[in-house]
Amino acid sequence: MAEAQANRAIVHVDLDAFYAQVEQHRDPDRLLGKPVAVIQYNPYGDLKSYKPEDDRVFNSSNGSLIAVSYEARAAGVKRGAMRGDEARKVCPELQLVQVPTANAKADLTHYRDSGKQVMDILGRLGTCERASIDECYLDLTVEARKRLSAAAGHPPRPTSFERVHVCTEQGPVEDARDWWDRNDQSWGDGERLLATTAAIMVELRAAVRAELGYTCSAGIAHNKILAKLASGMHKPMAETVVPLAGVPHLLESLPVSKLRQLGGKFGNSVMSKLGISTVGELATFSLAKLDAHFGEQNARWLHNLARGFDEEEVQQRTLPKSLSCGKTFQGPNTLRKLEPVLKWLGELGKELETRIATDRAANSREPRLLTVQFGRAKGKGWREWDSSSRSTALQKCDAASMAKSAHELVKRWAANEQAWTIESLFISVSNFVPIPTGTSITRFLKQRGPAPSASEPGSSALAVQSTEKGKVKQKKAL
Ligand code: TTP
Repeated sequence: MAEAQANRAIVHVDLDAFYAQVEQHRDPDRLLGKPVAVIQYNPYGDLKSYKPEDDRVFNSSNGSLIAVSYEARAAGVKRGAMRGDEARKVCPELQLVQVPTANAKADLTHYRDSGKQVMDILGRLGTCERASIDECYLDLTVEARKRLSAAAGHPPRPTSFERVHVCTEQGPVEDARDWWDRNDQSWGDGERLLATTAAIMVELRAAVRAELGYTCSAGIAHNKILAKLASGMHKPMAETVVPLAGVPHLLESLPVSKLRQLGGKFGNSVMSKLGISTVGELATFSLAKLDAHFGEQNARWLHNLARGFDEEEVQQRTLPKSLSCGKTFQGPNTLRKLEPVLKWLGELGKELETRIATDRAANSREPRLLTVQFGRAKGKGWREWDSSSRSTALQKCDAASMAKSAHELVKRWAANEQAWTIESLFISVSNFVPIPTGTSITRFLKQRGPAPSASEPGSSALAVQSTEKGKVKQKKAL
């Protein structure tokens, strides 16, 4: 089993302090190399639009920090824990840049486009799956094998060892050179593959830096789960290799909630039912025990996960699977009536209409499913939400039609709720189909049949869909 898990070269790449970097490179004279934090716009204040090219340095703002440059982190500024005023006390030189705004909400287009430019470079040597606004997975197996065979099976050394790390059986090695400079017999096949991939990643990260100026961090392993864990281990500007031998050490004391897919409700129920908190503890349960608690399919998956096995493939996808836009309404702005919900759906619809048109022109595709998601903040934390969503076939992509359909869905939901409130509202379109070459868009739209079924479990695209409750991180939607 373990050997079969060691034949792929999978990488997870995450940009460092992404929005802050984008702002630093947009205005390098003033911001590059300086402590910078990107702040949210003030939903109760000046709602005028600010384009990316406008001066958006508002150092007297007390907005919440959504991205903090590593220069600012070194000076003690913390995302999530501080607002503008406190952050400037800790670091008086801190430059507070407000996100661009349009339609009375944050406009992430500039960040989205910058992320796409990075993915285009990273995808040059293998399969690239864009996972969020600033993250992707790469499958570099073919390229790594090619280079390895050209080097007669000796893994090439990275052009630079700066900030290259390796996690071995005993934990992270002090100097990655020691891992590379071993005698030939001590290398396993999987290690050769990952070492070669690490050298490729040094090259790709350098290309991103040279062409766009951005730095990113990478995790290199045999599957997506391990690669994702590894990419965050030595940020910024770093890469971390996790060969099979290093997996038990990495997982032993790792909190269960840190594993992709176990950060939400299911992960909580695994921890409470088994009375555990770490992946190492999860690994002590037999398949039969897990089966008794979670059913055969989940048990097998958990059993594999606890050993760091994961077979999910990297899908070729640099285009987003969905286009979404939303807004939060906290405090006095909380929505409690259907009228303002319709108004805001109209505003969100305007942004979405423009983005669908841009996407159609660039990618010759058309969405078929409309989803509205609404939620309430969970406790005091501003990052997690209790959300519900409803979907329906998308008939027309103009703002008014989308707002009307979405409003209908919210109305049906509200009819069964008592004293409801909405603190976050998102609409998105997905289930894209290609527009055949040579078809005019008007003809294509006339010809469209029913939407393909939705991707959410238990849903029917043509009817109101199932409710999806749980933790939703809203920052990384594309
Ligand atoms: P992250 O990748 O979580 O963080 P980051 O890139 O700023 O920093 P790190 O180097 O630690 O990865 O998020 C990517 C971008 O998403 C971030 O730059 C800003 C945005 N974001 C939000 O808008 N709200 C949030 O709550 C978070 C966590 C991020």
